[in-house]
Amino acid sequence: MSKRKAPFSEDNPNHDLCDMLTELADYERNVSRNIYKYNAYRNAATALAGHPTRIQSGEEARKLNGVGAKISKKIDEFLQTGKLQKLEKIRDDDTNTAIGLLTRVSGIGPAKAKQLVDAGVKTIEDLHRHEDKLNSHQLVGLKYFEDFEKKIPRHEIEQTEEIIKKEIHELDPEYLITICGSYRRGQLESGDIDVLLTHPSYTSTDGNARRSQLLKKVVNSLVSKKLIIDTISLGDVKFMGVCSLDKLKRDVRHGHARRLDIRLTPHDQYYCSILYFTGSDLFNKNMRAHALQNGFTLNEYTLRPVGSTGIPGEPVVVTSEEDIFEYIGYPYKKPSERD
Ligand code: 8DG
Ligand code: CA
Ligand code: CA
Repeated sequence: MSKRKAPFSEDNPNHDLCDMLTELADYERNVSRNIYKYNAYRNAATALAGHPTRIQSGEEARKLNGVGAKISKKIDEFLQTGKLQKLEKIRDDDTNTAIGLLTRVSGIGPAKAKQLVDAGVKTIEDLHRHEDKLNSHQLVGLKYFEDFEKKIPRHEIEQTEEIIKKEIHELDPEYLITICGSYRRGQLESGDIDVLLTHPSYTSTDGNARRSQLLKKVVNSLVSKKLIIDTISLGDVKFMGVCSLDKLKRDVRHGHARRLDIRLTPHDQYYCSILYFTGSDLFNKNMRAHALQNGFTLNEYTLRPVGSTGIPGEPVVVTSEEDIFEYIGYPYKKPSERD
């Protein structure tokens, strides 16, 4: 997951309330490590962000899906006083703000952040002085801290896509490549670049021997083209790293470093993976729930019927995203309609 979700748009009439709920959500995830509360605040923020008019009271907000009694009280306090005592206290606490800051570094999770803060490491400068406390992923996160916080404009991902496809197809024209995530949903900016890769010679039952080379060959060629400038991790089926157009495009000067993930999936699982990695997160949740209601279990690999025994059967054959929608009786939604 990319670290920071897009802030709710400024033209949404409740964006201040959404910001308040998002700040509470981040606190619950990073400091309290209470994922249940994190989800509750995020769901409420999403509900408010989708509401077309200004909310006038907690009571009005409560009518929305995802806003309960406790959150509606907070909304009342915020509407009446312009702030929230709970948030003021959270912001006043140095430990909280330090943990909040450190978890913005790619590779540093809430537990690691707490450990660092307890050891007196509280700022980005502190991290630079204590690099011995960081693993290789966290070191890359620190190196590109400012760049990774920046959103990637759509046209830059388009340029990157063109280079990636050209390069990989020169290697082998049979590779299939799709950039998923928020980019595929048509967003104007994204947090990272999510590439999905497959090859007809690699299926879930066959081609495992070649598997390890399929991804490594691609990564090596993008490294030698100087598109990939750093590696966080490289396994048989997943690459996590950093790319930049700096050395490739004449019109790009001091281009930013961007987080790039490349996943290799078996050919027969490609469309379930595309669906999953296109998201959004919430859309996936709804789609999985709908699949279950219609007797199927859906994940990033397969769609399988669930019989009366509750045990999933053999995966059904999927040759497009549309197939998946059809099997589970869900009206097809274009990627741009999945937010
Ligand atoms: P962004 O990068 O612009 O912030 O948005 P995104 O592209 O929608 O989010 P992402 O964090 O890069 O994840 C890509 C897709 O992966 C997401 O849209 C849906 C799917 N996905 C989930 N759950 C999770 C998860 O827990 N981890 C990851 N890495 N991906 C997930 O549905
Ligand atoms: Ca991602
Ligand atoms: Ca993404």
